Amino acid sequence: MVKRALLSVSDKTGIVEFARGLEALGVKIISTGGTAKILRDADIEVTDVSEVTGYPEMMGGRVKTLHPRIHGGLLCLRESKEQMEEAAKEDISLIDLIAVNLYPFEITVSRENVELEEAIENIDIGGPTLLRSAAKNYRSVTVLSDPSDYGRILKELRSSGIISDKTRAELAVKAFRHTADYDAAIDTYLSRTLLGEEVLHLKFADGVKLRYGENWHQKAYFYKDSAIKGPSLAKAIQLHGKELSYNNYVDADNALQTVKELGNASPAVAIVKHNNPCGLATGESLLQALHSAWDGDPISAYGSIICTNEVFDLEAATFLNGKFVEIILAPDFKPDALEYLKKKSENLRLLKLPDLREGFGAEYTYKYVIGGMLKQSRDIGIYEKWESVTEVPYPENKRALSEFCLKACKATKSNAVILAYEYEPGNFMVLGMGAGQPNRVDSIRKLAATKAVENLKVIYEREQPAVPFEEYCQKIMSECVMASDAFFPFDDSVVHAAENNIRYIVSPGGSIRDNEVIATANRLGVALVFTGMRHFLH
Ligand code: 93A
Repeated sequence: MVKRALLSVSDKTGIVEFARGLEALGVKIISTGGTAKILRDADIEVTDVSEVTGYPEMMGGRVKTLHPRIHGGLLCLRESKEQMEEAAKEDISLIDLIAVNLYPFEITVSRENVELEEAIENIDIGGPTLLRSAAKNYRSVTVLSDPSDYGRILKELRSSGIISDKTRAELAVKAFRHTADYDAAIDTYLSRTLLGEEVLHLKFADGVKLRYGENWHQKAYFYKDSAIKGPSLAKAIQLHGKELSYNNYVDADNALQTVKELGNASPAVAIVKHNNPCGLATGESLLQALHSAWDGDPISAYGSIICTNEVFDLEAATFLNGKFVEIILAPDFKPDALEYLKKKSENLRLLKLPDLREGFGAEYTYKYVIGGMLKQSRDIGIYEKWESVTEVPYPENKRALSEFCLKACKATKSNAVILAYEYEPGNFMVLGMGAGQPNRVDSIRKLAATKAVENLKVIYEREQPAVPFEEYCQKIMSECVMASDAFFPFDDSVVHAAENNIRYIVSPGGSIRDNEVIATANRLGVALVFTGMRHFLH
C-alpha cells in the first residue's frame, strides 16, 4: 500500500500530473519548497517537509530533507517490531514512495566557463541520500528517480493498488545506478578542477552474457552504452536468427562504421570479415551495390557480415541465395525480403537499426590494454589538404573515386592499402584490399594488387568481354585509384603500384623520403596526391 509519498524534484517534468494521480488514489504528499509550490499552484494538497521535520529548510536550502523524520520514515524496517515501535515513539511516519531527481550537476559543469562555486552548489546531497535510503529499503519503498517512470507506477497502483516486488527492485537498482553515475560525474569534474587529474568513469549497463568470447573457451559479455546518440549496435533490433556472438559484435560494428563513412547519398554496402571490410561499394540500387561489394572479394565474403544504408529489399535478398552470410544489418527490411531471408536460414541474424542513416553520436573510442585504458577522439574526416605533387597532375575527375578509396582505407586495419574502381559513372567498388600487414609493401604487392587481379578474373569470366584478359585487366588497373593509410617510407610502394599499372595514388605524405617517392612517381608517370591526414587503424 502507498499511503504517503515524498516528492522533491529539480526537473519538474510530469510532477503535477503524477501528484494529481497519487492524490486521487488517496496518497498523502509531502514535498520540498519549489516542488511544493508548483503542486499547490495546481491545487494539490501538500505538506511541507519543514512541517514534518519541525525545522525550516536551512543553510540556503542545503539542508532540507536530511532529518530522522524523513530518513527514519524511509529506512524503518516494516517487518521489525522494534523499529516500528521506535518510529512510533519518535513520531516518525512511514514514507512509502519517493520521486526525486537531482540538482543538474552534469548540465551545469558541461557549460563553458562555469564557476567552481556554481558547480559545488549543484552537488545534490539530500537528493541522493533520499534515493539511497528508499532504494535500500526497496522491499517496502518505491523509488522513482526518472520522470519517465511516473506513468507506469500510476498505472500499476490503479490496477492492483500496490507496487509489485519486481517493480520496486527494478526501480531501486535504477536509483543506485543513477546516484553512482551522479557521483562519477562529480569525481570527474572535481578531480580535474581541484587536483588537475583525469579520471575516467564509463557508463555501461544492461550487460548480456554471450555464449563465448572470440574463442569457445573465453567468457564474454556485451554492455550497452545506452546514452549514445545516433546509430549503434546497442540499439539494433534483432528480427531473426541466432543470438549475436562476440565476433559478430566486433564485425557488425566495423560494418556499421564503414557504411556510415559513405553517407546516405547512394545505396552503399559493406561486407566485413574478421574486422575488415573485404567488400565495399556504392550503386544505383541496393542490388547493384551489394553485387559490386561481393565482387570485391567473393571468397572472403563467405560467412561475412553485411551492412547497408538502404532498406533491404527482395532483389538483394535473392542475390544472397546460396551464399552464406552471418548477419545483415540494415535500417529496415521490406516484408517480402524479411520473409525470404527468414526462410533462407534459421541462424542468419537480421538486425534492424532504424536510425542507421542518422549521424554518429560517439565522440571517443576506447581500447583496454593490460593496466590501462586508451581514449581517443574518433577519426573524423578523410583529408586535410589535396596537394597534387607530381609532374603528371592528379586529375580532378579522380577526386570522387579517391575519396571513396580513402574511406575504405580508413575502415581497414593498418597497414591498409586499397585499390578502388569507378565501375560506372558515380559508382565505386573496392577491387583489392591489403589489410593488417606489418609492412606496406606486402599490403600492395602481395594483397591489394594480387586480389584485384583475382577478382577481375572472376568478373571477366562472368561477363566475357571481347578483349583478352590481360588487356582487360591492365585497362581497369590503369583507371583505379590506390590509397594508402599512411605515408610511404620508401619509394618501393610506388614501384610496385606502377608494376601493376596503377596510375593514381593517394597518400598522406610526410615521410622524410617524400622527395624520393615523388621523383620515382615522376619517373614512372604516376600521379600522386598528398592529403596530410593519416588513418592508422589497429
Ligand atoms: O541541498 S540539498 O542537497 N539538501 C537537501 O536536504 C535536499 N533535499 C532534497 N538538496 C536536497 N534536495 C533536492 O532538492 C532534491 O534532490 C531536488 O533536486 C531538489 C528539489 O528542491 P525544490 O523542491 O525546492 O525545487
